[in-house]
Amino acid sequence: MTYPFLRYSRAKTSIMLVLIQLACPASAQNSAANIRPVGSVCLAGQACVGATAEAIAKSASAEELKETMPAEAERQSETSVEASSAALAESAPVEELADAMPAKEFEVTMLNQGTDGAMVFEPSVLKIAVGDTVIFKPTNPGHNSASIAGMIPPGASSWDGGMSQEVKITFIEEGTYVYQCTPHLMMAMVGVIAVGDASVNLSAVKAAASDKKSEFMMSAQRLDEYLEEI
Ligand SMILES: [Cu+2]
Repeated sequence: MTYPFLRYSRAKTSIMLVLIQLACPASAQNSAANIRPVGSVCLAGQACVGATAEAIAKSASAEELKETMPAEAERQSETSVEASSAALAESAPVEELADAMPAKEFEVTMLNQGTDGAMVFEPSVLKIAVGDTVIFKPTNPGHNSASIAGMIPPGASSWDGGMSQEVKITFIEEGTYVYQCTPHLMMAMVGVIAVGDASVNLSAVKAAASDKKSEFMMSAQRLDEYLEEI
């Protein structure tokens, strides 16, 4: 049995194949692309197709990874926020402690008559911390507050308040301070303030006090009594 198309000459067959290829160049290319191996095709001077594809695939998954990273990063930052919150919570008692012990203000009134007798500072003996402030108030007029030379800690600032003037002193240097009302020193109108560790100069102050009380015309033991309270 013979088929008519087999009678076509070789030349005709070749022309037919060329025509088919010309009619479908794209399908030919696609076929070529389709037969590329899944692995890598490396040509000299060119990037490895498969490798590039693989690299792209890898970078794509890296992108995907990056996309998931923010969530992870967020979780981590949340964790660190929680951690720092926990740290804050732990340090809170210390903070509260610091808040509970800020520099304080104290008042000492200048009186014609107080619990210790005539012409007094009240309270006459005050114990405070370094950095605290004392406000001397002229509750009764005609008094002042002035530190006594040689009866304050070494390096501490002296003060000399005006008559009937309010004086505000912040104590930075630790130790024992003795002060007077200048016009009423002879009536032993003195006061004592212990700042932090009073022992810094207490013995020196006590020694100075034994000389100072020679100026007192009355209440001669008052300063000694005050210093005994320190
Ligand atoms: Cu006075």
